[in-house]
Amino acid sequence: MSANPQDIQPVPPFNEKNEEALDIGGGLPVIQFWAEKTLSPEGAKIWQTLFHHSACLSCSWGTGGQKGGFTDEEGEKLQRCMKSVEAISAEIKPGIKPHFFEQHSITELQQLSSMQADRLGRLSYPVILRAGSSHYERISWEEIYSIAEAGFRKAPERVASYSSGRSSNEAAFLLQLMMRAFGSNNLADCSDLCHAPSTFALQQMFGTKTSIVSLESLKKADCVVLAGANSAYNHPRLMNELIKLRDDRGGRVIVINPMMEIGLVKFGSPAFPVKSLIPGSEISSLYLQPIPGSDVAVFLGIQKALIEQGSVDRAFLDAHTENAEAVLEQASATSWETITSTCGVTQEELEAAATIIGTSKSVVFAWAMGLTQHENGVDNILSIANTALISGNIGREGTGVMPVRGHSNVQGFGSMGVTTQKLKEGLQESLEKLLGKPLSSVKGYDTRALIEAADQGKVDTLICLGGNLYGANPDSTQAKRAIAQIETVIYLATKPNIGHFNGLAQHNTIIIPVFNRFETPYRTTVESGNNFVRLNDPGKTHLKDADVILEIDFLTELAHRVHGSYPVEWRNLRDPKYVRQLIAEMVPGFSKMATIDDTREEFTIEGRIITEPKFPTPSGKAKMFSTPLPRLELPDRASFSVDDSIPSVVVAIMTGRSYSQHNTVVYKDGDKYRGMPHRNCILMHPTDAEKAGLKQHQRVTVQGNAGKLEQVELIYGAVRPGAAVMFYPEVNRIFSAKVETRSGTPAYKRVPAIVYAS
Ligand SMILES: Nc1nc2c(c(=O)[nH]1)N[C@H]1C(S)=C(S)[C@@H](COP(=O)(O)OP(=O)(O)OC[C@H]3O[C@@H](n4cnc5c(=O)[nH]c(N)nc54)[C@H](O)[C@@H]3O)O[C@H]1N2
Ligand SMILES: Nc1nc2c(c(=O)[nH]1)N[C@H]1C(S)=C(S)[C@@H](COP(=O)(O)OP(=O)(O)OC[C@H]3O[C@@H](n4cnc5c(=O)[nH]c(N)nc54)[C@H](O)[C@@H]3O)O[C@H]1N2
Ligand code: SF4
Ligand SMILES: [Mo]
Repeated sequence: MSANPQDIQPVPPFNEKNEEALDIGGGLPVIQFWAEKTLSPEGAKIWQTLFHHSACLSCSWGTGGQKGGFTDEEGEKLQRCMKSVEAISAEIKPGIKPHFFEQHSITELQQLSSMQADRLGRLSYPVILRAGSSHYERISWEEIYSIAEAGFRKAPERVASYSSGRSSNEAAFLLQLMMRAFGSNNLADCSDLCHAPSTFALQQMFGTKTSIVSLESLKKADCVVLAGANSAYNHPRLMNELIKLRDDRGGRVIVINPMMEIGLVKFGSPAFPVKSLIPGSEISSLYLQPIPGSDVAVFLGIQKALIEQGSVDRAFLDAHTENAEAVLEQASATSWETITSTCGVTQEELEAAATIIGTSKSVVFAWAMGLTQHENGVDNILSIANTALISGNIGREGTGVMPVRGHSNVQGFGSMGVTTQKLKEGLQESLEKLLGKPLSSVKGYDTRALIEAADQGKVDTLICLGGNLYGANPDSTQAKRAIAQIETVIYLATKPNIGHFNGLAQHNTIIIPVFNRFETPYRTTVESGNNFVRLNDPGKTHLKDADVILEIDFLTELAHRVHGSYPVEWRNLRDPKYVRQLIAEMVPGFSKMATIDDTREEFTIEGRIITEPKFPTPSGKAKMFSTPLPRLELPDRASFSVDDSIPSVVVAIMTGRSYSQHNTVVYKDGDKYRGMPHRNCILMHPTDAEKAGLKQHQRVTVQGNAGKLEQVELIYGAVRPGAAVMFYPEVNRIFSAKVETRSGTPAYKRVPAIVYAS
């Protein structure tokens, strides 16, 4: 057993951050941001929205709702972070001027960066770009419906939807019902690019597709393993839970991340203004920095150490799991040498992690994109969950597996049946009963399959309920080409984005402006990543003279025109109250939806939180799976066809989010916590740079398998050698990603690229 595991390595070994990077996450810049925003001319509106009883637009943590804008589901106050303010501030911008699209050609609009596109303002009237035309122009609602309706006079396999997780449960339910009634399963969704590997793996193991941990239960853990998640940026209120775990309960946090994210080392939280904000609170007790894509080896190592330390709960495994022997056997039989050379983390570090887990009472295992967005994303999840089972940290309060989800209602979309994975038991039967026929047996296109199919001319009509299909996909050249083969593309959106100007259809591209969550004149609901259903109160829009539609109105009217009264009177469903009745009857776990309009009672979805070792699998046991070790060689220089005489280095780029962006939408240039002054930067370890004769701040070319970015500024940073960090959506131009075969998710976190002087 290693030395005292307490705080053995709170700061990771590769911690060479540059001077411009900040010393703690969160902290005073957060307060400065709040002050600037809330005292600005839009301040009053921001405050009003923050206090509105609706769920935060931004991440899946699910702050807000009926208990008030600043409250989490446990009723705790002061739980609203600046990411929420960022999102609100973008939504309350004035509407785009009436003649804007006449004055700016599509060629001009294509030059806009993501931030510039967002700053055009709110979409406030519908527009169309017709084939051969140089400008978007206004279009009447009647013409929109007639084009959309014609789009459905096609074979069901040639019609598809794509969605992003910001719309309501009610809109999501209607979208899938309309598509399935039509006979199409082509319900691509942003979760295909995100947590689909978690959904797939959790279903296999536990018979449930989401987190099994409630916020209440998380508050009882005395250890959290946080792997591949930069929660200081993307789920800031989770940081409060980690601070309380460490300070109030004396617990420990194990971070697994190739990059030293400063906010995961030390985070200054405004929720604790005195003890935390300025000095910062310690977050990581142990910080492991593996090779990107090697987490299976990390978890195998931890399992091996748990076995060697005698910390395996065999009675638990015998009673409540299947296939544990094979998993234990793999861990025992794999040599330390194989494990440590695959992941680049030492045996001592892995043993320290096992000691912490083995000596903690209740451990929650949490993760995000650093685990899912890999060619072996499903194996990553299986291996973290195996570790939870082996250490007996499942099926009790304070324990469990917790995918930290993305968009604020992405999980609700899955629950409502917007998915190409197998439907939850009960939902398919209910749908078939309502439709009076079996669902189509043709497998639907997930997001990557949709792009591939479109690229081959197999898609005629596409409806996008939010999102940025063009910007979110790898290989922007392919995405553009593929979307251009689709005859009709209809975007429903609150704000313009680069997808609306680059993801153009062959015949007609239509942009339909919609109300957001806090403007909708009806109540709507969303589901947090912690399986908690939030009720959003009615609201009003600030947009003047806007010709904007409710998502639900558009979907029900279109469905009415396509389907008539089959299988429901669609126009009656314009009142989402009636959609909620259908949801309550048809979607497993949502029976409380039937009374929510009267009770206003938000609720935890039945059957999701697991606090006893009984699982909704056929045997009632958790099923374990062995996880093959990944092979992680980087391609050699020659494969990039860069002249041998040019000094260069090949790295694995982890593409992801800067501090001030929400997915493909950029709010602010640069990332001060990582010391990256603007977006056209690559963060690398100094030794890699020096190998190629490069220096900090030098301009370099970064070339992937599908293109290159020029004049990229090289920034030294606290990442392990061999790995690098760049920002999407810009970086999506340079690579076509490998795809995880069981979930369809692209390997965004291990993008091989060559770097050399520009
Ligand atoms: N403010 C804000 N909030 C957001 C979003 C946003 O864009 N902005 N997006 C929302 C969405 S849709 C999502 S999915 C989530 C995303 O939330 P995250 O998953 O936290 O976001 P990413 O930037 O993708 O960062 C993933 C982390 O994984 C690490 N990583 C990369 N490769 C590996 C690896 O191989 N192993 C391990 N262990 N770690 C690795 C990276 O260094 C990085 O710290 O956030 C949601 N919340
Ligand atoms: N290289 C790389 N690529 C990635 C990732 C990565 O880590 N690296 N992450 C992937 C992940 S995890 C995800 S989830 C995807 C995100 O992919 P998407 O969800 O497709 O993209 P977003 O940028 O979140 O979409 C933003 C747009 O949604 C629209 N919108 C906002 N609110 C509403 C609303 O209430 N209703 C409607 N109808 N529209 C609205 C606005 O027009 C806004 O511009 O990107 C993926 N792509
Ligand atoms: S943690 Fe997420 S849900 Fe909570 S306020 Fe921040 S962005 Fe919103
Ligand atoms: Mo996501």
